[in-house]
Order: sequence, then structure tokens, then C-alpha cells
Amino acid sequence: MLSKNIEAALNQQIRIEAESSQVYLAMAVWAEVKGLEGIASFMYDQSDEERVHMLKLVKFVNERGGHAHISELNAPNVTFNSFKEMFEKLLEHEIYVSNSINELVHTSLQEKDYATHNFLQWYVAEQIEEEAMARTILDKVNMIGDDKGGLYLFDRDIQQLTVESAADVPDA
Ligand code: OFO
Repeated sequence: MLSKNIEAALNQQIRIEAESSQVYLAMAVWAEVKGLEGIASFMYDQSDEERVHMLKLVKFVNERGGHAHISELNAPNVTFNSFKEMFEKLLEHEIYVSNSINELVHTSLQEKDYATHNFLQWYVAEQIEEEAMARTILDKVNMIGDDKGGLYLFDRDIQQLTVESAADVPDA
């Protein structure tokens, strides 16, 4: 059974994951409108993943005798000055989510809720991977700068790039 405190903290994370899904959906739309299909498709996939993260939390809260709270969400940024800015925001957002997961892990230990602590380890690992991926992408975008040809190739290769960077993480 979840304590009220843990239930509230998990519900807050449900909201953050739902907001993450919206953040990436807005980025997907922006990239698509700008004609960069590869980046758009990457962002649509990220958005779907965040929804899965949210749903895992929903199921966990309900299974443990809590009541998952589906709340209103903060609106995401819908426009960006550049792709560089968009990917900077992506990394910032992942760092914010990682901090929030860390706080949650801390709370679960304080409350001696080892089931929740164990459940959260999946999120800890996921955040390491997502932050690494965001950094890899940003490094590439910084290299490209304002070069249109570079952006074209990056748009073509982004799916490939992220698969490779995710696969590299366990050895990092
Ligand atoms: Fe939910 O993993 Fe990123 O934010």
C-alpha cells in the first residue's frame, strides 16, 4: 500500500511524464512544419515513449492501492528560434525530469518504500539513456551550426544516430 506522501509524489511524476509527451509532441509538430521529417519522426517517437512512461506510473499507483491522478497540464513551448534551441530545450527538459526522478527515489527511501524504490530504478536507467542521447544530438547540432546541408543530412540520419547512442550507453 502506498503512503499518501508517496502517492502524491508519484502522481506529480505522472503529470511530468504527461507534460514531457506534450513537450515532444510540440517539437515534432514544429519540425514537421519546417519540413524536417526525420527530426519530426524522432520527436513523435519520443512523445509516444513519454506517454508509455506516464502509463507505467498510472498502473503502478493503481496496483498498489493508490489512485492515479490525471491532471491538467502546463502548455509546452510550441515555437523555437532554431533547431539548436529546440535540442537545447530537449536536454534541459531531460535534466529536469532526471532531477524529479532522483527526488522521488530519495522520498521512497526516506519512507522505506522498497517496492516503489525498486520500480523507480527503471526510470533512473531510462533517464541516463535519454540524457546521453540528448547530449549526443546536441553535440551534432553544434557541429552543424547554420549549415543547411549538414541539417539535411542530420535530418536523414537522426534515427540511426539515436539508436547507436542508446546502444553505447551500457558500456559508457
Ligand atoms: Fe520519461 O523519460 Fe524522458 O523525460
